[in-house]
Amino acid sequence: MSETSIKTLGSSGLSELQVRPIAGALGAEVSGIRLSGDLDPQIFAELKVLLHKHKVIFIRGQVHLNDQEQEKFASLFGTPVPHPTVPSADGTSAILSIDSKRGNRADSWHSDVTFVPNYPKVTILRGVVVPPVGGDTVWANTTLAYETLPAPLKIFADNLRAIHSNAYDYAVSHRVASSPEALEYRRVFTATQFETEHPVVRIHPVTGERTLLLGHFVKKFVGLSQRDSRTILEFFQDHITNVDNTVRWQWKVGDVAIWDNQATQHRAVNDFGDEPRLLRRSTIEGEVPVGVDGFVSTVAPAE
Ligand SMILES: O=C(O)CCC(=O)C(=O)O
Ligand SMILES: [Fe+2]
Repeated sequence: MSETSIKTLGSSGLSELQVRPIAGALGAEVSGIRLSGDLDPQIFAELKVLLHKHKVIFIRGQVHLNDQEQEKFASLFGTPVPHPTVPSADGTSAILSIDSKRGNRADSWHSDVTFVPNYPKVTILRGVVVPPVGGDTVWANTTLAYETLPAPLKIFADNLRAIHSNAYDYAVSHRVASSPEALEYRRVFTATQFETEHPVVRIHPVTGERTLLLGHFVKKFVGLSQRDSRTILEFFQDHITNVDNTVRWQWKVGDVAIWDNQATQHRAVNDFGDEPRLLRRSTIEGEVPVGVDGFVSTVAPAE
């Protein structure tokens, strides 16, 4: 893939972003930028265009960022929102700690926090401690996944709705996590239960593209049995996460990954054993999804 440059004339003078796509389906590395809350508005506008084009962008070498600076940068995208159940890293910011020592190994495919209606539109993840080997993150393009469905299955998906829950059946999608830390993390994660009914295909509010809204928080499809729901979810998830539809990132300290959480799924690769791994996450409040038929996502009634 060839490298492209974007020249922008911001208030701070001429700057240049270099963009290097790193996989065919999604993902690009952006260089020539120092992330901060004071980022030149024009450069930030370019970054947002790149985000929606490539779905996930990676910026290396941002070792100057701490939690406060990360949150200021995150605020440029909109309102940073804390996780609905897991306490923030410092008790005051909206920043979540992704800490392997605390049992957080997000090793099954998901989009973030889809168990609430206005789940995050953008997620920003910063590498703080990375294992010497392993612990990569992988993303899949849910827009391309929709586009590559055969026509009859597009129609099927267009008309389907799913219930997403933070108390979904972990055993279906995770390796059995039995460490005391993992069990405690799950207890906190599910302490308050959320359920939301989403269309399976949403119209992306920025690009207007159709995109599949699924992942491991799906509990079942509306009107389908549990058994059929599992089979159909497995079919769609296999299609979305096909390796041809993914990009994989090998972390270094100071790397920042920014993804369109309305057009991707992701998961960690859980291959780093007991090595410490620590990432800091910001999530930006999203828009409530609208389906192809105009259905608007809604909190699901208790069953
Ligand atoms: O640990 C990772 O690589 C991914 C964590 C995750 O799912 C997230 O930050 O939303
Ligand atoms: Fe995640």
